[in-house]
Amino acid sequence: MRISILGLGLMGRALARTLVKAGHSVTVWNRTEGKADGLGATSVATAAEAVEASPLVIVCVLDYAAVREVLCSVQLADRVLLNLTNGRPAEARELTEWVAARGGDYLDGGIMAVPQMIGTPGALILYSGSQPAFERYEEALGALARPRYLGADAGLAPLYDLAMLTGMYGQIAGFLEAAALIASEKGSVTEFTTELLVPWLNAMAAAQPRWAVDIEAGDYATDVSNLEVNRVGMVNLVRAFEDQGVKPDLLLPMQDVLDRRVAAGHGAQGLSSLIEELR
Ligand code: FVH
Repeated sequence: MRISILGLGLMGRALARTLVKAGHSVTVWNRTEGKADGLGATSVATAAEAVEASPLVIVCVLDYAAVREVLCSVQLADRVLLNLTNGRPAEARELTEWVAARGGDYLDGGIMAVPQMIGTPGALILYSGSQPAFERYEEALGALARPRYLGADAGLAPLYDLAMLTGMYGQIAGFLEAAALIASEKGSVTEFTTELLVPWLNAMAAAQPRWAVDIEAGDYATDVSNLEVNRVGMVNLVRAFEDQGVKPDLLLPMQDVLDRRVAAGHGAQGLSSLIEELR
């Protein structure tokens, strides 16, 4: 299959290398020269030449502004543009119209992997936008990562991508605060993380599908621990951080939401009810 890639940063190069290895005929372009070396792909001098070369054009650059800059003078008739650049749902929806006005079909993708994972079993790419385009290229794209199609609204892949990243940042925030607390007493952060924290986080994560059901049902009754208990626990936690000389900066926003929910009279509900303060 002929596939073009615009953008040869760390991710673009991993995509190109993997598609070449899977036997596809890959044409590449990058704003700055010299990034195609060693990829085994055909390098061209302009984005227009790369678009001309293949019916499937993958773009993976810094942001959507760069995507538009790259494509501003390019015709997209009979082309599927697959945009694997990180962005917002609104940007993906706008780009769908922009691409359609130039005769192309639009697919958006959210890469849930780092470059080293591309082409390995752990990698996932979320897709949304044109279903016929996705179905036409699903098998070829399977060489990059496990594909998951979310629907015809192009905004869905970035929405789910950002939600996945949100979960990740929350987990990283908790890890960093916990590590700082252990380090304040010169404890082994490595031993704490591997032997205690990770198994604990896995056990907590296993409960979250149940919370998801409660959130969809609007049923926040709990037989585990209520918000008032957690509010008092959080006061204790924040004071302990202060005693240890550690800043609880990543925890404080959660304490604020917890306090507001209890102040609104919902202290008997479970932690999943905090979502009501967010929407
Ligand atoms: N790397 C990762 O782990 C993440 C995984 C999840 C998805 N992201 C997103 O992928 C996009 C590209 O990320 P990247 O890691 O490849 O980024 P860089 O290595 O910094 O390469 C950036 C490329 O973008 C080109 N570029 C930037 N601005 C422009 C522009 N105005 N016009 C044309 N090209 C532009 C840049 O070109 P150059 O500097 O080499 O000339 C690189 O090719 C990104 O959305 C991540 O969020 C990666």
